[in-house]
Amino acid sequence: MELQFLERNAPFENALACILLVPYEGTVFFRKGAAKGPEALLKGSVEVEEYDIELGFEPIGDGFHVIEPVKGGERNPEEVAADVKKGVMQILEAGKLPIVVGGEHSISAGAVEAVAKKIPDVSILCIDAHADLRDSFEGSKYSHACAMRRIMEYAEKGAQVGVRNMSTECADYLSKNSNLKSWGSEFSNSEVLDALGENVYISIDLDGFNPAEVPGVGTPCPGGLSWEKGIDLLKEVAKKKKIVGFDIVELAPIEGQVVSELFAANLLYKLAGYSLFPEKLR
Ligand SMILES: [Mn+2]
Repeated sequence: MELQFLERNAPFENALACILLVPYEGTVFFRKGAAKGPEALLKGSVEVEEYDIELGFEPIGDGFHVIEPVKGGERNPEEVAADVKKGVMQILEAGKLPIVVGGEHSISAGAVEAVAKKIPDVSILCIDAHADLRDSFEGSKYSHACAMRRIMEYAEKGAQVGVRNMSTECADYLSKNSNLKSWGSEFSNSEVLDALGENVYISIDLDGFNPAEVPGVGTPCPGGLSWEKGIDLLKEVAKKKKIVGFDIVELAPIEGQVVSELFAANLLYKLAGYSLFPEKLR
């Protein structure tokens, strides 16, 4: 399969955005499938129209560039995160928008580490059903159950929305760390924006959305954000802050269904358009 998004792949030099695929699910013990997420998302993107109704043009331009995927397989999550860091660094050095597609959520820490090297005051907006604030899980500090805990080691401030599941350890962390704010599916955009600084990296675990809309995730959880609620927040962030990169993770496609990969592909394109052309929204 040729690696391209919306069937339009620009050479690295010309692309405004670069997509780094990370087909990794090494710490997933529940429902497997996240390693197949990146390829499914690219396949699903064939059905997304290039014209963006809100922006009034085709934000894809000559194309985004899909770079050489990070190797998944049986590697340990630290190694994979280190490769993600390297890849995102290369994209940032070239002045392009990094977009990371998972794969499990543990890969996001590598991306945020790279972003924080370039933008030390970066804050994080995370959409996720799970707080993911354990210090370690099943013997690993890099388990996907620790994703947000690792991410916050590189970020100044953070906000997580869509959270419906957390352990006592996560609740304790939240009560002791006032630089991270947490909401369930009910929040106002302005209070979330207040919890963030100027430069925002966005990490989207698709299970933050309602599984009725995107069932193909590793750990579905009842309730969650609708497409509209999520998009409304992301648009506000694009209008008021600077989006410096984002990831979409935990897509675990379901055989015989395409709704989840189409959700993910549409979300990627929408958020890329908002991130690249925020002035069109203002
Ligand atoms: Mn999750």
